[in-house]
Amino acid sequence: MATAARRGKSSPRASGKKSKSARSVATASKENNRPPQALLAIVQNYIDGRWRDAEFGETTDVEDPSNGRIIAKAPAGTVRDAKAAIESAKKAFSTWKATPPMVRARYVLKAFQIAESRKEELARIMAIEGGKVLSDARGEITKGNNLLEFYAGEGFRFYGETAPSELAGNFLYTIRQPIGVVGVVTPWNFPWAIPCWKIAPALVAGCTVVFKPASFTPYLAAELVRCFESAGLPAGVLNFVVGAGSKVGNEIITHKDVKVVSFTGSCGVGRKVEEMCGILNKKVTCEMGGKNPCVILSDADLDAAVCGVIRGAFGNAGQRCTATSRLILEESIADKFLEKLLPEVKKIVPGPGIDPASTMSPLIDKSQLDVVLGYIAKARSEGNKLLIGGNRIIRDGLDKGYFVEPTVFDHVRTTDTLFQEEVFGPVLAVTRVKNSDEAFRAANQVVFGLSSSIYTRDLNTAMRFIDAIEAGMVHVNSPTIGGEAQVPFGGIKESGCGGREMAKDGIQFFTELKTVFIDYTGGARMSNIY
Ligand code: UN1
Repeated sequence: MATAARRGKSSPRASGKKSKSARSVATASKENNRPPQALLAIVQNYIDGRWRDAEFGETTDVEDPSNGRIIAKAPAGTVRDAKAAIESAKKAFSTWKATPPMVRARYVLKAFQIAESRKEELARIMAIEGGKVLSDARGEITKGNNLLEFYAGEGFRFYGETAPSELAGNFLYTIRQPIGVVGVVTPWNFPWAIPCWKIAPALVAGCTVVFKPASFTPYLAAELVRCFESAGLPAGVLNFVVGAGSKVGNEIITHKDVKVVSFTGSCGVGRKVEEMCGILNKKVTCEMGGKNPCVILSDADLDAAVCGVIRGAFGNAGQRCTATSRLILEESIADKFLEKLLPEVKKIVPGPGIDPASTMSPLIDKSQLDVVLGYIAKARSEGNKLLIGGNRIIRDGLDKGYFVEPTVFDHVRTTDTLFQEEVFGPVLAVTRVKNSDEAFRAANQVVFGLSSSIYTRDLNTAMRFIDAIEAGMVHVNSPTIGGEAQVPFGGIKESGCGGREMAKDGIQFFTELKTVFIDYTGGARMSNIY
């Protein structure tokens, strides 16, 4: 069972100091590459087509995780704010449902075009607010925008199916209809792409949305809402409330008028969401943790594998559910592989996301830093061999941020904590195995099943791995990370529930199927065959 409960955590990372919010939302600093000196934004909620403060005007601070500076204020939304947003989404639903799907999709297309024109600005907001290094931030904006573009096209493909009938003169078919108000609850580690991949299909399917972003990254989330506003989306179709999970999140999930919940975040919170939705008979999808293995066999292209492991394990400082966190090496090449890997780990440059020289971001906040350092201490105490890293970084002016050295432990047993639990940080566990059979067995010896990867030149072995691995996604000769708009994303076992996101599956989730029976015999009724 995952102990990590960081993603989607509801409390803002700052002290929780409250202040009266101003009304405007400023835009990002145009000064390239320089950390901002002043507040970049005062974020507001967006309810029924209007930007507004939280009920009592209270705000929370949003920090730059690379230096602890306050860069924005966000509304401390209340239960009443969430109720108002749900009410607004409910009111807008019947008109939105009756709007043809391709017309609905055109708003998403317009939002895509606006987001494309603002790409660099959005990437910079992400780099400052979430700490993601600029190249990755640009990649994530592209990925999110691809999802907007993909789902805009789906408006034209909102098909049901036809079927033959067992009765002469009868015609059977299915139509898809939107379910109703959708609650979208998203994490901070993919603050653009994940909201895109939930909101766009919900809107095209004809649902109206109440969106609660992670409290760490409300600024970028508000800019996504702004893209839809600028696209002319009718009032009430997309509503946005920032606030604590215990208040706003809880109200969205339990309110009787929210019919569907789409959640990405930690296992701890996800399981509660799943449970509550089960009791309330709501449709729910939860995308949660991972402990993704990368198997490297003796015939692999080791240089390609080194490159994949560096990206998979240390990209976004390991703060992705698809991160490569277990490296399973065939013993015969283990030393040779590590000799190639460690110099590349040394070349990683931790630093502020906004600095183009940085290649690894900070952790999101102090508590996440403590969790990761705790896992490192545990690995040491369980006798895992530290090969590199293992410390908080306090040099080079990074002491005010939440940086941890990229860390590799060798000789991790399958029963050790580092093999079993999601760390959500730049910590890689190396396990040595005798052969591919042992590798495949080890790969499956965890409760998670999100992503996986194998490096081999042998097609038969790769195919055996594809068959055997207990995961929703498998990569051959590429790292465990990533996904593409047009193919399903998600996991099995304790990594998720409620089916796949993205692709066609992602839009079908927000619909109900209706089966239609038409008798066109004109009354020459045959008795039912059963
Ligand atoms: C990716 O690997 O590009 O929260 C996407 C996460 C996943 C998204 C990963 N839901 O890390």
